[in-house]
Amino acid sequence: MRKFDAVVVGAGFAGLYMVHRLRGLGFSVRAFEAGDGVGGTWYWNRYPGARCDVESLEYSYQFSEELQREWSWSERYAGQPEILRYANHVADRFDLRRDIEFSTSVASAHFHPETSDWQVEVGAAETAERGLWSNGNGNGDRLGDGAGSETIRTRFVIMATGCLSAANLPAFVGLDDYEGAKYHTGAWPHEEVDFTGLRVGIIGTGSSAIQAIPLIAEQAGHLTVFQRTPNFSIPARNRAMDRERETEVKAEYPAFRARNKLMPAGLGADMNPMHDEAVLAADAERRRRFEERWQTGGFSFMDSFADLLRTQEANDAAASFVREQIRGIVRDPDTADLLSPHNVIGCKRICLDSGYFETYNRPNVSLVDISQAPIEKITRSGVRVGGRDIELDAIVFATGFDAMTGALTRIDIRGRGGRTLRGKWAEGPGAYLGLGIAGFPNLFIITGPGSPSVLSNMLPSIEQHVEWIADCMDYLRGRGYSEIEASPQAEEEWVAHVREVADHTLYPTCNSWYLGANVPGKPRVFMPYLGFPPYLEKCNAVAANDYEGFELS
Ligand code: NA7
Repeated sequence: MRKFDAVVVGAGFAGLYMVHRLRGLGFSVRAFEAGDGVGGTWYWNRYPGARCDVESLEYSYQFSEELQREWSWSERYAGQPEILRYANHVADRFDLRRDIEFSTSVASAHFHPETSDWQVEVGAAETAERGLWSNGNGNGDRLGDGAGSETIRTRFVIMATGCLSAANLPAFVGLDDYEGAKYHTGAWPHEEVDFTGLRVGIIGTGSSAIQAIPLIAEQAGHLTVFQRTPNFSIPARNRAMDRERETEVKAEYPAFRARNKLMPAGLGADMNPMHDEAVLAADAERRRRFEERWQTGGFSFMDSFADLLRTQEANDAAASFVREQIRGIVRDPDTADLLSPHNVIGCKRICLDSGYFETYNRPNVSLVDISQAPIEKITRSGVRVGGRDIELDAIVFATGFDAMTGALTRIDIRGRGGRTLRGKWAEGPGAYLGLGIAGFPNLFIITGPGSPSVLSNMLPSIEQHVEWIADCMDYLRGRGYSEIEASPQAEEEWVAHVREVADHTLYPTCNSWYLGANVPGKPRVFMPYLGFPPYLEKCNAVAANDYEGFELS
């Protein structure tokens, strides 16, 4: 049986850096990755228009000064192909591939208390579109049929499985009977998909759909968008990289990174976030600010004032400004109405777009409202909704992810006493700092539930977790400890704190995936921790106090 100090699950940005860091500390490490290449979410999400919503100068590693200086991004916001090239560059530059086994899924991980280690079962993965269609609804990442499996022993298991990596494919009636082509944005084929002249349907209007719709519409004969909830979207104003800005940032990259780490979401320090309140501003000033930010593009819109996600009145002002923009762009008033969201702006993850609302002015695009009458079924040749059959040559499911927990609970993880993680999390995901779980010794999660993760810039959050975990393993080794486990009390208190912080905001007011509300039956618990700087402080204090809140033995 092969033995390692650490098994890392996943070779996205988290897994890559974890391998590098542990190797540097002299640990034996093996990463297992279901895809046949590195990149994680950027490996799977190849749909047209897939792009990062964080500026590329910020959405990149900072652990190596040479790396951050030598890599040059071509656009303000990097597209998926460029991000994937970057992930591959990092893997090559630091020679990471020799410790990664590709096309290999982790089926189970069971803790053995008598030896304080884990047995991890790995086997050939179904890499084609994550086995999404062949494995039944939404159950990607299983071992391929008839694949032999191998059991590996490891002291530590590190879940670098990503927050948005387990595709959510709702159980539509008739899905398997559909004879046309079907795609999920989160498990897009590697070959070029050509929609030229086809009747295409897209289900969902989240971030993925909002990026994909303008490009699919350009190719398709006709595009039908099935919308359950309209979403707020701000123009990305993507453009070629401003080389002067790049040079400026590179001249002081560490200081730029340090400034961003002081921001609530760990990003955007140079985007001039405003600290005054919309509720106190005069109408004309509010408007001027919103207009200016709408022109700037990107997340900076939500930083127009400091209280947009704290006070309903402030939020209403921003929301009504965006609705006004939608009415100004979309020519057909009924369509504009349907596209106008009425929930809290920013409550669901704000979207950034390039010509999304404009796309509805095209003669070959139609919007079908399914908020009142849901999709009845997928037929052999299309979609039936409101008693009407819509014939489609291809359907794109842009239905999102079982976010933050799905990639973990789809693996058979068993901790102390054989307790399953699925069982433990049936009422909500308990984790201390989003890093460790009571009852699951020597198992770490990178950007797990209860950490800033998806409400922060993922790359710095990943780096902070990787470094914290590596330092912790080094500490344990140095002092001869064989086990570390979050204490139930520390975990409980942290979960309560995460909820309390969120309850002071407008985030819990809508059905977002932050709350698990997009997956039927998932417990409604706000998962990300709001506040990158206090979180960093807490993690540093925990480490400095000999891993306070964890039990070491
Ligand atoms: P999202 O944001 O979860 O969007 C999924 C979309 O699919 C959303 O519009 C959903 O409507 C819709 N949906 C989900 N289930 C159904 C069913 N059963 N019927 C009809 N429509 C459905 O996922 P994305 O991939 O777009 O983005 C995820 C994150 O990736 C994004 O926030 C960024 O952080 C990157 P709903 O709103 O639930 O009514």
